[in-house]
Amino acid sequence: MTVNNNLSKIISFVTSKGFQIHPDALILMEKIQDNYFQIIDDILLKKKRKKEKSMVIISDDIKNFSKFPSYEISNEHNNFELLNSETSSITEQNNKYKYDNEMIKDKNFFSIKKDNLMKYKENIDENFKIIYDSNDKINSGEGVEGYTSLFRSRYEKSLKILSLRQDSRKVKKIEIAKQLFNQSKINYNSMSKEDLDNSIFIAGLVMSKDIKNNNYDITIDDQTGLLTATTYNEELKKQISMLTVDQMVMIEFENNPKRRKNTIKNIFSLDIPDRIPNRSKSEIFSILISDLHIGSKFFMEKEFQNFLEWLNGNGDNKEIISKIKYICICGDLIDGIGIFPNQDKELLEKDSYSQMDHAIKILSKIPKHMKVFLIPGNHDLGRRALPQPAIPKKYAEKLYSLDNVTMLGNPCMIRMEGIKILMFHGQSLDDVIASIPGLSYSKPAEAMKLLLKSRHLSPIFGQRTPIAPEKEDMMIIEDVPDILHSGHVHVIDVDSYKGTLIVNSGAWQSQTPFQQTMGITPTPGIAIAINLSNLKPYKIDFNN
Ligand code: D5M
Ligand code: FE
Ligand code: ZN
Repeated sequence: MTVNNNLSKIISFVTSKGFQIHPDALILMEKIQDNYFQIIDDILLKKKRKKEKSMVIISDDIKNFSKFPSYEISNEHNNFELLNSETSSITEQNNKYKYDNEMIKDKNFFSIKKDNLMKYKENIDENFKIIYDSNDKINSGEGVEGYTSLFRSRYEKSLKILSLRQDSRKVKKIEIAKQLFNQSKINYNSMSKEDLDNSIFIAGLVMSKDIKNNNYDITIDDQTGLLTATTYNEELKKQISMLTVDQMVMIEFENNPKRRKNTIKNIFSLDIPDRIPNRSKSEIFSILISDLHIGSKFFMEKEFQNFLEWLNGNGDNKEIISKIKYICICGDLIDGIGIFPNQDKELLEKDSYSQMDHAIKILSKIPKHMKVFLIPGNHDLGRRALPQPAIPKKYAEKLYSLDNVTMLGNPCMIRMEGIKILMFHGQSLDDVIASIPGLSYSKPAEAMKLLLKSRHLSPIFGQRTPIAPEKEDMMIIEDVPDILHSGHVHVIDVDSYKGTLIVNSGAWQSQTPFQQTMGITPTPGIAIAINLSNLKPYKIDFNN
């Protein structure tokens, strides 16, 4: 059955009940794979019970009705189960009970059938696709010219994303907008009402932000020139404080002769659309981990061995283990050498080759039916600047030879069982946390949210995060992910934003002296399991 066919069936079903459905709601319905009629019936029943006057199904009806777990999470932080691997029998019972309960709840709504689960076990097809791997496109430009083309690419790709917005059609080039602003004697009497009502829009990359006494200035660049816009409005000032330099914004000015020139009416970042994420048809789990730091004195080998034992079926929560098909490792596999001054004092294995040998021994213990996706972090071998190519083969022959391991660049996007997961180690989070008020290392998901809003994985240029002078900007978030997975911060955090599940997968390294001086308290030894059929995240703790 085609989608259009489905949509027309939904529409005729709704109209046959004397109701109408808003186009936005229809888009949401389209995402729900089955059970359309049951859901509509239930929504209409609820409307009748609440004696609602409106005869139109709107998107909120669908969102409120559906128990989409990511929406639940966004209402309440960290609202997910803690499934401890080494629990007493009583907690084990409790956990099991909780877990079963979840399944029952999901079963009611998504109608996951028992035989589907059985089918999965027999289904050994690898149902994944690498949608995007920065590794394949890396081809450095040279010096200043490289950066010029990088920023042109950033601007053009951003403009393309912006063009999906209705109001972006009104965007004028800065050189034109300036002429309009500078026409000192605009004859407003001769302008049509439409012209007067129309705001002037410009769009470009943020060059600088300046807090003055009462106003906030923001200067943007759109390749035709620079323009400084200003605001005295508290709400707009707050919005500007949450923008990073070098990200794309669109500014709306009032075309009103009585107002000061260049005064901002509205400011928009690209942002991601609010939507219902994809879900897998059958119940399959993905494990998300990062930052092992093998070779460091602080690598928590014992806890990681507990995790490997668990993957191999020795432990609790067997219901999950049998459904794990994918393991995503989001960088910093080894601690490396010479990454920061005096690092050697913190190393158990003092050269990266022996660290890699150790890593390979460890990763080869992952059951072979589980597909492993590995991207590099700032501690791994190979290029440091973003985007990072996959860990080069010359340092990791044996990893490349493991059938179940796929070596990818940082960032990359994988579609597994229909779910799009964007993996990015997270180097830029240091810059984002340092420059945006209110963000901290204790809540990395908040900082990751900002990346989604700016539609860029490393918006700030020229601070701590090295960015290579590539001709194309590969850090733009072109395709909106269902899951954004990062590490680097060493703190577990899960949240959701406009339908995208945000996961920072913590670490397997205990607090280092450097982190102690920085006041960073890591939460190591925990893996995140995601049920791909409903995007529900589970914390699995391997600390004793
Ligand atoms: O990063 C581990 C943690 O340490 C992470 O929270 C970032 C933080 N970190 C790393 N390098 C720096 C610098 N130079 N300044 C501030 N904070 C930093 P990892 O990549 O594992 O070393
Ligand atoms: Fe790390
Ligand atoms: Zn890192």
